[in-house]
Amino acid sequence: MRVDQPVAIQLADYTAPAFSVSRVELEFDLEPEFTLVTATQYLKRCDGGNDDLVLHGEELGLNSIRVNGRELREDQFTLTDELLTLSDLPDEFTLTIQNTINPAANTRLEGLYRSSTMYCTQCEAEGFRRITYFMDRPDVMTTYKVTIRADKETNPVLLSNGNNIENGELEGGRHYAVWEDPHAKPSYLFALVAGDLAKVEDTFTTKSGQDVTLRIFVEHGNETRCDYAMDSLKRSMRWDETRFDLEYDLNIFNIVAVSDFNMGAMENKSLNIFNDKYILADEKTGTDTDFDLIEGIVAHEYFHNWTGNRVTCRDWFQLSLKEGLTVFRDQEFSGDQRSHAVKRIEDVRMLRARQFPEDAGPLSHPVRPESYIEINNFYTATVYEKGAEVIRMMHTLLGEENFQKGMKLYFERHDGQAVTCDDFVAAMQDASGFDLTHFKLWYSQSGTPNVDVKSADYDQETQRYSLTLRQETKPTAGQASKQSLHIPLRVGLLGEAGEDQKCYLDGVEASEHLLHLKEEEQTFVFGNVVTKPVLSLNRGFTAPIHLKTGQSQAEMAFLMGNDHDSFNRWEAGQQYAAELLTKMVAEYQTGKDFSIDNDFVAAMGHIARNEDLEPAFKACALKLPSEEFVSEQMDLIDVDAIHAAREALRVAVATAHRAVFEEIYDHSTVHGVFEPTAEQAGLRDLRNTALAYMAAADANEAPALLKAHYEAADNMTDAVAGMRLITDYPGEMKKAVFDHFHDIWKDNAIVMDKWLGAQAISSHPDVLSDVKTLMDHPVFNFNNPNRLRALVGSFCIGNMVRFHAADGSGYNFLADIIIRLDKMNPQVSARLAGPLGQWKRFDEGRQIKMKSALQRVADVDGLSRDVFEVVSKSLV
Ligand code: B3K
Ligand code: ZN
Repeated sequence: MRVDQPVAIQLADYTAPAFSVSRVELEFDLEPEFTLVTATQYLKRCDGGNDDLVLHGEELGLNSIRVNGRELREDQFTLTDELLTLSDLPDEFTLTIQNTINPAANTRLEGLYRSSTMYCTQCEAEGFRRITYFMDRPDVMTTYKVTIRADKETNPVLLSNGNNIENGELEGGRHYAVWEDPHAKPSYLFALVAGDLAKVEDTFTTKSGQDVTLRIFVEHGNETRCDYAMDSLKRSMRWDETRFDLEYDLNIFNIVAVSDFNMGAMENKSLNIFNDKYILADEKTGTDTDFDLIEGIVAHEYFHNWTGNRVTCRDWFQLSLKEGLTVFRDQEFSGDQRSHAVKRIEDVRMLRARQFPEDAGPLSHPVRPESYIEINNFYTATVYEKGAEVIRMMHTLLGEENFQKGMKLYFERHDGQAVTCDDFVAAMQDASGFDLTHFKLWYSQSGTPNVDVKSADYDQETQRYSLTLRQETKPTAGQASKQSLHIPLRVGLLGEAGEDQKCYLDGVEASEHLLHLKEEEQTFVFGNVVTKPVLSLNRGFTAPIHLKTGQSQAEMAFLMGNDHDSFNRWEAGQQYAAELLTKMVAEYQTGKDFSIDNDFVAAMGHIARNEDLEPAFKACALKLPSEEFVSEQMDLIDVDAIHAAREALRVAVATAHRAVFEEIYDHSTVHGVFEPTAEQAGLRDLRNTALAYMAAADANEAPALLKAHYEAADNMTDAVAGMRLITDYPGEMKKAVFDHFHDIWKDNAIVMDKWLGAQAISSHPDVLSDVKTLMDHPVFNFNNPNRLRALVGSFCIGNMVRFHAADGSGYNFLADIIIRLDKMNPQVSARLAGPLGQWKRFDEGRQIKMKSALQRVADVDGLSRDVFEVVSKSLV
């Protein structure tokens, strides 16, 4: 907590550390409220200068400092709230510092803290400085030897990074373990866990024949819920060997699941720590989405072993070096394991819902930011998801083979180093010979580019098709002027029967081409185009842009039914629907009746009846664009109009094709035992999508239909689908469903989050009072990030129409939460504040209310750096 104005850190101010650490030895004497830490560092001056040694340290009790064994007097060092400075040091010396910490009082969940009865750590980004005094920056890499001493009965399991080299008994019922990690690493990858934990064990043999012991540690009783996580881990390890030629580099890999965790998981070297919701699931408790996320996150953290741990970031501005690249890798993994088309659709949906608004709002920043106040605020959709898109574009430009050559060169050059995004791009460029100079602008320029089709002319006589594209990126927060980017766009020209026409571009004949849009305006001339084509541009979403093709509704309907590129087939439906919804919003605002476009309704019917479509894809194609996606397209967001228009279109599709949806529902049942496979998940998704339409077709019948569906459900996916739909219909039936679910699952917090979330997304006008009441319910716990995200997060992010209630009640509620939570857990508090920053997109009445909620937060004394940064930037 702070009273002084926090200062921003600038990328331009980067300087290399003045000292290097050749190794560090840590000793922990664990007690919940009084843990003693003894850290011995072996330091060496990097150049011949006389620089001070500046160590980070926060909320530590300092006992003693020794240089080469000799204790320093108080006048021989300077200590502030955040830094410990030592002067007049020799060129090479041993530094031993002893300090105390209080894990039980650590509610920020950064550093060493308690989660239920165990000890665990979270050091990224700057948590290590809450454990001991250290140069807590990623470019200080060293090897760690860790001794943990603790009460044996309550902490039979003692874990840290690397190999367990020694164990033994101590007096007073205590015991110890010594761990040594042979790989040099930055402090943010340090981890320690102690507690009474159950373990699940398996093995993996790497392609070169090394045996690796795999262990997942969980609270007792949860052992049977780790199978899918373990299986995902083994598949990830194999996949990284086959696709990236990357092998695991130790004989042990541990995962620990903890119930109090600020984010998803953490890739600490050989000791990954996970939010338990991304490990624990079985056929009774897990939804298909849960299994999908577990697979993706287990893979993501495992993949960090090379992209993040072996090669890490020089400074935190380079965060996307490891995050964007690792997200790209986990996306590719999930695509290879499941369906690339469906995975791409899900990823783009998420990019549009989270990254596009972020990039258009007050917190907009480039993939490689240039300044920050609190680095924890920069674990964003831009750094992660847009960062992954930037990697994907390089992959598109270079092709798989050259991309892999680039990866190889990157590891050859930089294994064991802390490097920059420039180093990564240089490896890609040097390995492939492809000039990425212009492309690199994607790292430093923020904002989502708009690409418009300015003209598209076909000349039957010459069989030429000329396409003129324009690009423009609007000014974003902190970046007024923009340049043209190098935008790769995959394109196909469809013929009358929906086939990809073979045609020429720049002398190359192909049925699909890659356009390199580099100028503000550029014309591409295709030759040998036999019939007037229908344009399919930005196939597979090759570039993360806003695209306006200006295509007619007939052309969109044609693409919906015929495009060979599944992504664009889906996209045509989304664009078509979004265009209609925008029109319907205008009708709502002028008090007119909605005009329903029958062609669209018919096109949806074609999709519903098409037996050739993969069920998972069909489910995606049948879902209307989300309210967030529609609001993304509008300058001024009118939540009520968007909600009403989307509902009207949904009801129209539902009513017109009710019989088809009933048929899908009846015929898409999964037979046999539940398995979290992509095939079964696709069928369940399709069936539940049909169910949503059946409910929409008849509001009176809906509660009984949904209750029956819920009661017949033999798996969590179907039960939750029923619960999330019936939540809109308050009454006896809704109550019966929620009570029943509660009675069965009240002791399983992860499952109960689904129950909290389903209530928070109700479109019923009284939902906020339900949310407030639920905050007093025994399953809710204000100190637990998962509970907060399930209830408060679902309401503020997942319930647009009610969070943005015109009376400002949603905003006031959120401001109260942010203020209360900031005192305990600033990182999570700052994250929740995001939606209020979107005020510029709303009408004047809401703008005033959102700003005053933000102001009320800003006025609080002693605000954390985290919340201060988000709120002050949001008010500009
Ligand atoms: N690297 C961690 C995120 C740490 C967040 C710190 N505020 C998880 C991941 O991206 O894999
Ligand atoms: Zn990551």
